[in-house]
Amino acid sequence: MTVDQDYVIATYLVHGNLKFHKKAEEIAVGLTVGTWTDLPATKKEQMIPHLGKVIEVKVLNPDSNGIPKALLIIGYPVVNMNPDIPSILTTVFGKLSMDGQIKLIDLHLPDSLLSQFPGPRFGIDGIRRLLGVHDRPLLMSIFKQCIGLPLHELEREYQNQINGQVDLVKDDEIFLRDDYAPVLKRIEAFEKCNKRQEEKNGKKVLYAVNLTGPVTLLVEQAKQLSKAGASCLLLNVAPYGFDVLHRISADPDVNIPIIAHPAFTGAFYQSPYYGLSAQLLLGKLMRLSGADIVLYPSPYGSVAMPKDVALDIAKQLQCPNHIHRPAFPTPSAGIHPGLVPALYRDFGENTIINAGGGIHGHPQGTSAGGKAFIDAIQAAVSGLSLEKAAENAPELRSAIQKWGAL
Ligand code: 1AE
Repeated sequence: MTVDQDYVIATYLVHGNLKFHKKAEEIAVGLTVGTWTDLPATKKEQMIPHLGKVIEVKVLNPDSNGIPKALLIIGYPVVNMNPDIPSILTTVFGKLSMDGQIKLIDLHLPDSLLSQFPGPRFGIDGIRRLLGVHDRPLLMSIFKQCIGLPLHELEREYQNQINGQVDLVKDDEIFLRDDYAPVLKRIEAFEKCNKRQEEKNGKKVLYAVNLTGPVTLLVEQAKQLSKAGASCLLLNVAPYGFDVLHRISADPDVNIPIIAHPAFTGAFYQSPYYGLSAQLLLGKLMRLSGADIVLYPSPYGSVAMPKDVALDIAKQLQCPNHIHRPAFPTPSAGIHPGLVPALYRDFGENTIINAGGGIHGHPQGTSAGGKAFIDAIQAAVSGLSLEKAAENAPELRSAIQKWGAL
């Protein structure tokens, strides 16, 4: 067996007064064949292909409180798993996730396993092709007030957003009960707005409709929405589970891009001692499961995350792996036009600038909010300072007056 091709390799950060090598051995055996030293020789022979192995133990400097810590790197035979994320996570971090101060930092999957996941169906290039925008970061607007509003009010709000020249509009992730504006009606109404806009000025827009309801119906619902003319889907991935995203994105009848929302993921990545790293959760696993666009906190906005982590997530979503298309990183939350230069500098062209309050809260209204962002994006791409660009862009000027510039 070769380590690279026949094992899933998991890296853990462990804190505590532990015998790290012994702990690593216990994990490698405990999560694969259960027990080893007491097995009779014939049983051992039978179990060898299924036995986990310790690849490396790196003892690190103690943390700021003097608590010892180490990285444990352990390989798990691919033959123990089905090609799905529940299998992988249960193997590498099932019982273990409850066993003291241990955090799953990274996973390396061999090509044989990677290639059994289709990954993003559209990815960055596919979404750019759908929109016909190839030379700048994309702009996405978030419906902010939607709960409890009737369809005609949402339709007006939708039109205001696309008048602001945004490329995508997404439902808010908390838009779950849509009694006043049922999902099929929204799709019909908003896709009509998109069509009118395209006929008028050639500008294409994608509307990401929130997938909600019982998990057992989600794939069917995604197919129905796709068939009904939806142009994009939004999914709260963590509350439902990665496998749902995988099944929807792999379904040939769901031929539209999928946006992954990070709702609930903070419960898994925020602790330095427990859970999964944000890079693994929001980067590697989202891409593996088939998200075309992944939202997550930016280094600057209201729900911020450290810059190195945010950049690392973008890297995980985009790095070439010969098997999966790259997905769009979308650092979000509290984004306003004054942050665009910093976002462009850090994340480059292949990113999506995504805002709710930063669009709807514009002093001249929602459409002006979109326009201010587009001007800020064009300025960043042309190497113009925001202040200079604002001289000839009244909407951008108002936005900077309101929110400032980083
Ligand atoms: C990281 C998720 C951001 C999000 O879902 C959201 O709704 C942001 O809204 P604003 O831009 O902060 O108003």
